[in-house]
Amino acid sequence: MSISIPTGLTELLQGFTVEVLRSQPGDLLEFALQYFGRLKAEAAPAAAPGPERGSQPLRRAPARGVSFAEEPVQSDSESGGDEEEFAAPVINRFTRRASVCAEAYNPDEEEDDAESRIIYPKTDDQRNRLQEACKDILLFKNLDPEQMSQVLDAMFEKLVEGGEHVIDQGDDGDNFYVIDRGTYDIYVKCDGVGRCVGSYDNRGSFGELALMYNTPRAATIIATSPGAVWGLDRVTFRRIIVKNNAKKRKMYENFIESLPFLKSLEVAERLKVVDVIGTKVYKDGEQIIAQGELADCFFIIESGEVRITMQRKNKQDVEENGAVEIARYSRGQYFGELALVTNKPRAASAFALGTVKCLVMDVQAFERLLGPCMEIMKRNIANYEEQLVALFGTNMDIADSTE
Ligand code: 1OR
Ligand code: 1OR
Repeated sequence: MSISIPTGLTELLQGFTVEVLRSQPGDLLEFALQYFGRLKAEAAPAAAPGPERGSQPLRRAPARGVSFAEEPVQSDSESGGDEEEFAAPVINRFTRRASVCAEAYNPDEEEDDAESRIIYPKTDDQRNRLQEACKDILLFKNLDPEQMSQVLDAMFEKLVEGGEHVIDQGDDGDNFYVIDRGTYDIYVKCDGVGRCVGSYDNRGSFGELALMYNTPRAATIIATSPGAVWGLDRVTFRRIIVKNNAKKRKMYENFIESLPFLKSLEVAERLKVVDVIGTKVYKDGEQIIAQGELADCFFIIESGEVRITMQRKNKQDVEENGAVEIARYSRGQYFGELALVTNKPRAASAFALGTVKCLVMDVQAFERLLGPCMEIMKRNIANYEEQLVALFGTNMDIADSTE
């Protein structure tokens, strides 16, 4: 069953909501009467010239520092000649809210016409580097080829200098960024003091949260070397990635809901997990994790079986005796948490047994979202040590990972 939304309804209500938030009227009904009465008067042919609220979709001004391939569109602040009458007491706060209203996601209404597409021409070298940088970006994993090609077209290269702030905590979100090269530190303010909570090393992406949830930037990202990032503007991000996330939620909400190790998360937090995961498919025998490598993601099995193996070494770490299977996991189970929790290289290898489909989360999302599940995970990690001794009859390097 589909319900059709009359043209202009969303914008009409958005405009009204913005004015209510700005003016904070005591009598909402009286304010509504005046607001809509005035709108009606302005819509009459004799009314003073000015853009009609409610007749055109609100569009956003181009993002800071980015030139668009198309004409800039009307910004929020230019949207009405009568704005002063509703002078906002706390302008920044409500300006931000205004853009929240203007860009609330509605899958049926979000524009998807060819004219709204942005294309930045690229050299062959740029295109190759862009494709390489994007191939492991989890937020792109569930896109179909047409969506992916639109995303790649819309991305633009931005060179950064060492020390440059690519994102500042508290700002409005303009772009999502994929790292081409360079190292970047993540700072989050705690009691007004910025604390380095992590870093990116020549790969990965950041800047999705403000665009997904219409919130201020949650962290500051500072380049610690000269580098380059690929930017994707907010409008394209929302039109493609956020739209795709709505589909992902429908597909994975029940599955994520059913996972015992995520039971400490609130419903809203579980949905955020769905928003940031990407799906990866592995062929029979394919290696998913290699023991000893640096780790940057966490896996939940959606289907198939995964074999965990460990290279056996003696106490002095010199003699190799080949790989021993230590565990098998299937749908609903997770792996790859140990290296993220202990900040050590991968303790074991993982291989696909038959075709395996995994939901994958990057280390930053793991740390940001799965804190409440850490108790359960740490209890399992404590079991690894016992099993290690039982299996090999000796303790290995893994012993101190259980702290
Ligand atoms: P954004 O649009 O809010 C800042 O802009 C970006 O930093 C954010 O999207 C994420 O992509 C990225 N908490 C919040 N944002 C983070 C974090 C993070 N890490 C990376 N970003 N935490 C650090 C986890 C290692 C949690 C800190 C308490
Ligand atoms: P990781 O990030 O170290 C390999 O990458 C993953 O294998 C690891 O996280 C765990 O998720 C998973 N010891 C160490 N890692 C194990 C073990 C394990 N079992 C599964 N993993 N065991 C003790 C060693 C004999 C458990 C045996 C059942």
